[in-house]
Amino acid sequence: MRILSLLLFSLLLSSAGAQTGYQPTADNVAARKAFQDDKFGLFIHWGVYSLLSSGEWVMNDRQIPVADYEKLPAFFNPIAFDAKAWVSMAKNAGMKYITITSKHHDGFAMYDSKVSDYDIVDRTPYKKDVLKALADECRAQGIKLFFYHSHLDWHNPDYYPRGRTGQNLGRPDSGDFNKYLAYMDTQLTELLTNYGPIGGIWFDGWWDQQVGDKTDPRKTKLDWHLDRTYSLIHKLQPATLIGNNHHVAPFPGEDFQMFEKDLPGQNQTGFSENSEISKLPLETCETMNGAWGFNINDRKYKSTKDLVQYLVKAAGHNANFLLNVGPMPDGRIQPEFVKTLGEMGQWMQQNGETIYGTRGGPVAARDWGVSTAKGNKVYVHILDWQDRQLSLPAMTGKIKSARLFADKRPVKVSQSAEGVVLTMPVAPAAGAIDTIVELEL
Ligand code: H79
Repeated sequence: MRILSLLLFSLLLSSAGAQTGYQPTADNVAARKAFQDDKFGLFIHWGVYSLLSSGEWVMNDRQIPVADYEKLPAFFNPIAFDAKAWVSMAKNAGMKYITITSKHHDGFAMYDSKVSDYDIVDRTPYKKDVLKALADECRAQGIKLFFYHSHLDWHNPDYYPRGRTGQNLGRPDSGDFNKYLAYMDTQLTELLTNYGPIGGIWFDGWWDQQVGDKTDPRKTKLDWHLDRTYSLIHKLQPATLIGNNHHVAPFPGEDFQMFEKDLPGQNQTGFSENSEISKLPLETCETMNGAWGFNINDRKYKSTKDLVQYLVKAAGHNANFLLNVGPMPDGRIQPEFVKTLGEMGQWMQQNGETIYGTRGGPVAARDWGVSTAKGNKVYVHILDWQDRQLSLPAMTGKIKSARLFADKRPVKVSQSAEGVVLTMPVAPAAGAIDTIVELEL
């Protein structure tokens, strides 16, 4: 009996707090599916860095010492912040979730944290918890809320030893990393306790401590105790989806996999070298100009066409698209972004059926476009339409009918064991965003 209870006890010990061997709950599995169906989300980078209009890395880039950076919160007074306007804008764009920075690398909490006073309520003249307002509004309008939370911290002295970034900011050359981890877990507990059901936690900055060893890209200088943090999150809210922008294959306990700027399988950024594609739900994120946090000098606005095509390509790669805005320090979102998001919303109103609820289709991505699929339908998205005829690789399943999604005009199909040839009813339209052929199998 004694041996049995000892055995039980040690079993409990070895599994307590560990996400190794993690099995998602039924609710979590359902949330993953719903997430994949959602396809399109709004990313928001907003913090005291927005005041300097130079992106969210400004503290590191300009080497602003902690003592000076700490002066910023006193200027942060976003009197024009309107949670309702943000959520309505996202919904009108066709977005189904919002992922907002609860804390970026600068360490400043955009909500009322009790574990430190380095937060919007305690340090700014605004004094209000914007995440609370946003969480309430998201719930009211039926849109999910995710939090971006940075592992990396350029402010907390216990983030020590420092990683590749955040050097020379005037912090002491000492600190207790375990204390920092406990601080982070407490902040996450707050976020998962006081803001209602949270769709997911989007971690970033793990790579700061990465050793950079090509033979083992998962090696970090310090132990992040991800197992402990992930179990905590799943204990507090089992359905919350955990993702981590660490640029390596997912760790146990993670529920989705994200890519930064790259489509799954691409590596144009150079971050995605070790990001092999997992079986988890996928997401890729991109900026509307070149900046995450507000940057007044960045006028390289991507066009509505570019961004819609990115969304379509992401869907064709079986991934969600998380599109970023960096609101201005007064709380408004710049009109250039609002306009483009409105136009994307119009496109989604007409064509969302070929995106929402789909998965990557049977025709792998090509130079001309991608395919998505849902039920017995395959949507062929021609993003660069050159010729009257388009040949596709062989497809399992007989194509019963084919037509243009826009006006339902029939498309001629000839299907053989070698492949499929589509003959369009009209000549290619130059400059079209996406010519969609709906195949019924
Ligand atoms: O939040 C946004 C960015 O601030 C954050 N992720 C998005 C979503 C981000 N941080 N860094 N990066 C993106 C780029 C990462 C660059 C890196 Fe490196 C290259 C990390 C490791 C190698 C440069 C060199 C920075 C550290 C060492």
